[in-house]
Parts: sequence; structure tokens; C-alpha cells
Amino acid sequence: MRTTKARHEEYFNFLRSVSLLKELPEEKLAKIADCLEVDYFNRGEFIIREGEEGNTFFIIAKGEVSVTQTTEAHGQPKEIKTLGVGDYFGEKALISEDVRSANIVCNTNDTQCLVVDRENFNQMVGTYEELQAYLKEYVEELSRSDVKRNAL
Ligand code: WNU
Repeated sequence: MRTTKARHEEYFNFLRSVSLLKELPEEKLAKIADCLEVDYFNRGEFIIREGEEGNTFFIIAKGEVSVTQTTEAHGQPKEIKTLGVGDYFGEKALISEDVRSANIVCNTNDTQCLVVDRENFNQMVGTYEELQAYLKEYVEELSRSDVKRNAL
């Protein structure tokens, strides 16, 4: 049997390895480990669809996903990058208060994502100015690359 405590420790240790969160104090990481959910996906499943409303932030604990986006020039979404363990996604809809701006499609079976809801995301980010500034900057950069590739 895997106890609640063992699971908590596992998530805590994993969160500690995520570069985005490296500046957060341990108590904060422990809180996040307490409030996250785990979601499982198989190859081909959409984790996020562009245009939908979204209230969650994801960190990949296992597996790989593709980021795809529809542009003016193509009817089908095109892959813009892949993300793996320790990478994260879904922050843009939360930070820009907008709908999802790209698709996230699962590439590998038994992919595991740690999921943080908007309230906990705001608590995680809001109290750390550097983290907030970093993500805001990054999200603005994403918007600029969306414009460059003529994303719809
Ligand atoms: C991109 N354009 C857009 C990625 C993940 C985290 C950071 C890049 Cl800090 P959302 C769709 C998600 C979006 C981003 C992710 O896809 N994404 C991109 C792009 O070029 N989105 N519009 N590259 S990977 C990535 C930086 O997380 O958040 O909630 O859902 O819009």
C-alpha cells in the first residue's frame, strides 16, 4: 500500500526538481504537494484544446506531450514544440485571463500530469514576485510568437 504520506513525499520531491519552482520555500512546495491532483493520459488524447476555457495548470511528471496550434495558413493544427518531464503548461490562460491558446496533445501512453487549479496557482505564483514576473514575461513572449506564426 502506498500511504498518503508516501505520495505526498513523492510529489514534494518531484516538485523540488522542477526548475520553475526552485526558488519556492519548502513549506510552499509542501502546500502545493497537498493540493494537487494527478491526471493520466494516453497517446493521442487532448489534454488542452485551443479556444476552450481553462482553469488549470499542469506539470508533466511522466511522459511527453506536443504543443500544436492552428495558423491562418493551415487547416490542421501544426506542432510547435514538445514538452517532457518537469515541463509545464496551461499558465497562459490563467495569467492572461483568456481561453486556451494552443492544443496540448499527449504523445506517450501512461502520461502523468500534476494539476493545479486556478486558486492554488494564484497562491503559488501570487506570493512570489519573481515567479510572477518570470511567467508574465514568458507569456508575453508566447503571444509574440503566436503573432509571428499567424496563429488563429
Ligand atoms: C506558444 N504559444 C502559445 C507553449 C509552456 C509554458 C511556458 C511555453 Cl512558461 P494555455 C495552451 C498552452 C499555453 C502554454 C503552452 O500551450 N505553449 C504555448 C506556446 O508558442 N502557447 N499560445 N508554447 S509550451 C510552454 C512557455 O502553456 O497555455 O493555457 O494552453 O493557453
